[in-house]
Amino acid sequence: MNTLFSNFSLKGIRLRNRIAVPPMCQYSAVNGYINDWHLTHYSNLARGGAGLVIVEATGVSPEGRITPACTGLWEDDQIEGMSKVVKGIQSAGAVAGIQIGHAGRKASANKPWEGDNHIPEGNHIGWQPIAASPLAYGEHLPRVPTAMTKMDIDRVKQNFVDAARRALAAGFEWLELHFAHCYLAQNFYSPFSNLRDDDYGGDLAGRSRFMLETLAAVKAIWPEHLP
Ligand code: 8OZ
Repeated sequence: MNTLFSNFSLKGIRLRNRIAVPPMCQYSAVNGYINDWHLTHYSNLARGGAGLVIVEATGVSPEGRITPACTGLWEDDQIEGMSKVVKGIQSAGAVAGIQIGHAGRKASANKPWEGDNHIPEGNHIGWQPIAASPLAYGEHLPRVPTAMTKMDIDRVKQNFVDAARRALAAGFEWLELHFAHCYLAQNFYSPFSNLRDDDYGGDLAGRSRFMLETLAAVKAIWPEHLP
């Protein structure tokens, strides 16, 4: 317990204790825009005493959202709302972090309380998911994604960089790239979801390429003193 409540420093950032609130989807955004729900929610989490509060999985592009109600940082106008959340967290004494990601073949799903499954094709609130290869995730997420071209890959990498830049502009001091849970990066990484025969598939080096290039591109613009 002594350790839990002691300071923790990483790079140039110091947390008041070792309690971190992980990113948790709120499914309450409209067109990716954060609102008063998020402001109240995240500020209250910080007031609860955590050292670090990480804002939910935030789409780097519209088609990268898990659901239509997920937050986004794909356009500059989305920065302002995020910066209010950052100030809300910081004014309660916590460090503000954010997780950015692309849901790949799991994108375009209903909210958990509306089924947690893919929005049926043809329903205008959904969209066509993209991924490494045209393989569906499974029974509840049956939409077959479109295989990404090299142009798509370059575009999404740039989306990550631009979203990270916007997160920085909003004042976030801690950044996570969501590369897990069968979302886009893992679609590339896993031999079960990546059947590509180009530079982004095949052996481990090929399947890791999207993830490593994206990480390197984001690190190139993210300040060294921030985790
Ligand atoms: C649990 C419930 C909803 C979303 C993930 C973003 O899998 C999620 C998530 C987890 O990382």
